[in-house]
Amino acid sequence: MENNNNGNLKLAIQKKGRLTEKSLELLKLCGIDIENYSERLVVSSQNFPIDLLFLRDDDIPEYVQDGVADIGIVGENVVREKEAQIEVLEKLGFGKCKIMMAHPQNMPLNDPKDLNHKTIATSYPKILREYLQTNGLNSKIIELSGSVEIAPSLGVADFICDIVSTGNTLMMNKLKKGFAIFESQAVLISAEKTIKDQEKSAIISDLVRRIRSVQSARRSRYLMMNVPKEALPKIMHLLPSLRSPTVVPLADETLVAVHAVIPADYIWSIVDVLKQEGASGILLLPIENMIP
Ligand code: PRT
Ligand code: ZN
Repeated sequence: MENNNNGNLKLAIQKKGRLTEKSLELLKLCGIDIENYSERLVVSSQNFPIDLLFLRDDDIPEYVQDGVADIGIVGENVVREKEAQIEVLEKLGFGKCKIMMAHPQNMPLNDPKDLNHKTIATSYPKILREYLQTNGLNSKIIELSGSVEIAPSLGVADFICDIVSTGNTLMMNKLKKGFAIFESQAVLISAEKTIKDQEKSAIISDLVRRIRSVQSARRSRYLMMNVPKEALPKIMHLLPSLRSPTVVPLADETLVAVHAVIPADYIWSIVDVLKQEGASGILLLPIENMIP
């Protein structure tokens, strides 16, 4: 591999797949510039001491464990399945999916016990085996590397255990959702020895701090509105008291502008009352970063 020992932190991300774009977007929101990454295996940032390694997602836990990469971004499902010796530093809130049991119409699955003495096809044999053992079930696991959803119609398996996100793939294969055995999202991982390295750990702390500020910004919105002066006490009472809202006088002296940071979904619980109280020009803006 090129560029191995420049003191930069090596971050492994998925080369081409569902997590690639979101991983790069997260770094961008963290203020980390990555340019010209197409078709290259290793790319350095121009403004942060980090090198990106583009890898198959299945290889990321082991590469981090072995120190080929210092940290990585990968699905929790892959982390658990690979059983690598790594630490999860942060949940990243994207790539959310469930590993679910699914069944054909004519093979009901109402209870975990229905799995007993049946055959289940999956790409996640370790996660499935652990689930079966924990629940005292005795089923046969057929390990497939892809297209698990066609196993029942081929007569290879009674049930399947696979990643489900929208459920469209199940539907197209005439399968029904049973129940989830594992919930997953993308996580930032590291090997224990990387965290113990002082220089690397300082870069990781900086990165994690930036990620947390992006995460809390994602959960918040910047609310701006004009409100009648006499409604101000009541409206202030509606706003979360975490930070004092900003109140700005306007040319029209009967009105003031109110600005406040609120939880993203909160507006929908107060919008009707705000309007009743005469609030106008209500704007809700995204926040890029929230520095604690
Ligand atoms: O080439 P490489 O090995 O790197 O990629 P990959 O093909 O193994 O992985 P990829 O890109 O498909 O997924 C990367 C990660 O995204 C997974 O490990 C999960 O953590 C996460 N993720 C989120 C998903 C899905 N959603 C998802 N829907 N991974 C796979 N799927 C597949 C699923 O296997 C099934 O075939 O999408 C299909 C179901 O989707 P729905 O929407 O029809 O239910
Ligand atoms: Zn993969």
